[in-house]
This record gives sequence, C-alpha cells and structure tokens, in this order.
Amino acid sequence: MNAAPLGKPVRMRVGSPAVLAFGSNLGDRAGTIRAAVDALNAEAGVDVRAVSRLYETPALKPKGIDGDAPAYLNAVALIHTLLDPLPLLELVNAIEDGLGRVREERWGDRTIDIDIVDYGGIVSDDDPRIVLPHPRAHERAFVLVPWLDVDPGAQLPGFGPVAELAARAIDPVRLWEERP
Ligand code: PH2
Ligand code: MG
Ligand code: MG
Repeated sequence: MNAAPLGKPVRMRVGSPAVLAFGSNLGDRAGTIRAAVDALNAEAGVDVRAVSRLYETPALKPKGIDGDAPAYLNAVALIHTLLDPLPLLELVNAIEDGLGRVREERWGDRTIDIDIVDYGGIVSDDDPRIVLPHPRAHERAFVLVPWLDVDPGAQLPGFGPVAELAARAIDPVRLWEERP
C-alpha cells in the first residue's frame, strides 16, 4: 500500500540535482530564509534534500565588505528538481518577490536572495539570464562554507573541490546561533 500523498513523489527519482544559496540582511533574516526553503519544498517539481546551518556574514558590496550595512545570514540547500534551469530561476525569483524582495541597487540590502549556484554540473554562459555555475560562487566563503555543511565532498563545476575553494576565500563567515 502506497501512502504517499498524491501530487508529489516522496523522493524524486528523476530530475536534476541543484545547489541553491540563500542570503538575507533585512527583517527577520532566519524566518525569511526558512520561509523561502518551505516555499521551494512546497512546489511539486522541487524536492529539498538538505539545508545547511545559518552563517552570519558581513555585507559584501561592489567596493568590498561594508561593515555599516546590516549583516547577512547565508545558507545553502541541496535540491532535486524537475524544472529546467530557466523555470527554476523564474520560480526562485517569484519566491523572492513574494518575500518582499525589492530590486534597486546592485548588491543592495534585501529581505531574500536565492541564487542557483550549480545545476546538474552544467557549465554555461550562453544565456545571460542564467550563468552556470554562479559566476562568483567560487570566491565567496558565504556560499562555499554552508555548502560544505551539506556536502563535504562537493565540487564546483569548472573550479574543483569546494573545500579547497573555501580554504582560499577570504570573506569572514561565522556560524550563527539563534538567540533566545
Ligand atoms: N549577496 C550579494 C552581495 N553581497 N554579502 C553577503 N555577506 N552575503 C550575501 O549573500 C551577499 C552579499 C549579492 O547577491
Ligand atoms: Mg546573490
Ligand atoms: Mg540573486
């Protein structure tokens, strides 16, 4: 007897693995990241397999680290998805909008950012809307360190072991403990 609820397989056996990075530096940062993960997992075509711990990181702006801007919480999730890269991007953008994301300045403060870091190992810059892997992930400890939490042996396509990249990245990252 199969007790799985209709509409969504308990575990997706087909589809593509992907790595998503979350960042928030406005409002209820932890609550918003959790809401984004829940919204993704509620989609029929997305199965969230693992979510990292939360890390607190100073805001990186185009000119470098900005200690005056609100600090981020960052996390990474491993998913399996039936969506192709562009529909997945459209979904994460819609979830960002639903969680109050305002798009003004580049790298401006935001309630939520959801980036596709890796999609099935694809390396492509054919479509400027979605460059894979994420073009700056290789140098960002705030992506690499949470990624190692959920996949210590991870490889960033075209760049090699995430553990080696994380050891070279210089932006500060510290584990965030929820305050009572
Ligand atoms: N995201 C950015 C720009 N700067 N800084 C931190 N600490 N964390 C982020 O997620 C982040 C950032 C653009 O997406
Ligand atoms: Mg980003
Ligand atoms: Mg983004």
